[in-house]
Amino acid sequence: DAIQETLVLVKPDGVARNLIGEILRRIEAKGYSVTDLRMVEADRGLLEQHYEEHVGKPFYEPLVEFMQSGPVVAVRVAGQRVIEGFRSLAGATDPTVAAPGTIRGDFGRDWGLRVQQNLVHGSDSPESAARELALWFR
Ligand code: DAT
Ligand code: MG
Repeated sequence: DAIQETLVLVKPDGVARNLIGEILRRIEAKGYSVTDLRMVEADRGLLEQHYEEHVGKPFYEPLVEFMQSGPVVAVRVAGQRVIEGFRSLAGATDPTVAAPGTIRGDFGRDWGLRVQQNLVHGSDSPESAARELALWFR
């Protein structure tokens, strides 16, 4: 298959818990390449565009607030089938039930807040990846 690129975000909880290195280590251990990286204090406008598919959902506002609670690390990652592959590394959205061995399964749980603090974001399709990479690495 052709080489793909995906956008990974280490969310504010991952940065605050000093998991940037661990998350990048897992990406590189899988054989994917980090081709660009930046630490960002995301403003609301960027997050509204990033999460436009979720506008109107009950978790949207707390999600956008949470993503402004501290810096995030935006990472451009390249590799064969990396879009699907990183989502496999990340694990299920709900960290309580994410499988052990995944980033969310090993380090996350439900912290009792309305927003699931699930450590990472990964693009979910080639179209999302292209759109999101253009937002975070403009
Ligand atoms: P994913 O990040 O696994 O692609 P998503 O795109 O459906 O999941 O949702 C984006 C983020 O919104 C997700 O990482 C955490 C939060 N979220 C999703 N569903 C939620 C829910 N039911 N309650 C609270 N937060 C939720
Ligand atoms: Mg998603």
